[in-house]
Amino acid sequence: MNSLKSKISNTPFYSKLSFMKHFPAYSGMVLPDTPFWANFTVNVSRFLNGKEEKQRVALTKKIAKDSKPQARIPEDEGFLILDFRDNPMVMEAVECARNYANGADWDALEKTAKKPFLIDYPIDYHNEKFAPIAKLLLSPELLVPVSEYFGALPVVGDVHIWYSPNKEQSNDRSRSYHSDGLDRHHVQVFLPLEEIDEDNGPLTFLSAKQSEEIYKKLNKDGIAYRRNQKLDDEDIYKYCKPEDAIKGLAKPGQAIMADTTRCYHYGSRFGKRPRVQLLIQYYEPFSKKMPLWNREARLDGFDEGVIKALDTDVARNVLGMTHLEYSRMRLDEAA
Ligand SMILES: O=C(O)CCC(=O)C(=O)O
Ligand SMILES: [Fe+2]
Repeated sequence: MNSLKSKISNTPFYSKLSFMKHFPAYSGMVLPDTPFWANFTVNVSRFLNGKEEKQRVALTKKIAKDSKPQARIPEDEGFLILDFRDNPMVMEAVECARNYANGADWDALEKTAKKPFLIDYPIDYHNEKFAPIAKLLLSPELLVPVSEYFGALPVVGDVHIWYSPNKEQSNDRSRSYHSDGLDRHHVQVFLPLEEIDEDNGPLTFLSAKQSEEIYKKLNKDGIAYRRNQKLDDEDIYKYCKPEDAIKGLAKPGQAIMADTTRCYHYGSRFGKRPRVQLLIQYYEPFSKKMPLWNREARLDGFDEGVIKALDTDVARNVLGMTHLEYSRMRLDEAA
């Protein structure tokens, strides 16, 4: 019986069905991937959750005031490269992620990965063994720039090791220019575990302002209809120069923060060596991946040792939102 149940629950049909059950609270997931509908979804959620928004804005002010001044993500650029090589807290988290990555069997994982050229290896940061990573997720070093960029305290989405074997040269899927097409904006933080240089498929991106102008032109010229559409380099370079593209080159201890929804980008095209990095995803709080109602912030899934260090309003709001499991179905993400 149990095995039948698990067989059924593992079919794509069942996951669609269970999504439908929760669909009204996640209606943004089925709306078109355009700037208009992204704004619409976020604004509906902000309207329905005004009290939570107030609290998230107040907490942003508080963490900014309580910590020393942090760098900001410029609105027009949508990215920021930071250097934490002298920061023991960040270096400890990088070390913890590196040890975990070293224990993975990447050849075996590559065989079953959804994207064999970019393997997702999740980190369960509820677990005590990843306590340095939970600490990093909540650190002012990351949280202040991200919160100020969103205007409110974010929600942590995926926390993964991203491993690109870089064995073949190709421009398909996320190796073509695209936007992640999530919300109005979202931030991914990439922390290299080995140096990322020209030889291991760096993330390559355009500034947010330039990307937004290019999208408008592509849309007007009938080339792009949605933000997540994969585009040929020739299409992008009709509207900008190849030299405008920025390469996310960084060493362990440095961090690339990039809004991969506002910035057109690609990565893992080819390389001489694998690329291995810790990826942290921050969603804006009123993301389509979060429910419009019945929102709860709880920390009861965490190991005792982690919880003792974390139990604050900030931790609850950033790490304790309980509904992200539906978002993991990624109905709208073909890549
Ligand atoms: O491999 C990379 O650096 C980019 C991947 C990407 O853009 C994506 O998965 O959406
Ligand atoms: Fe992407």
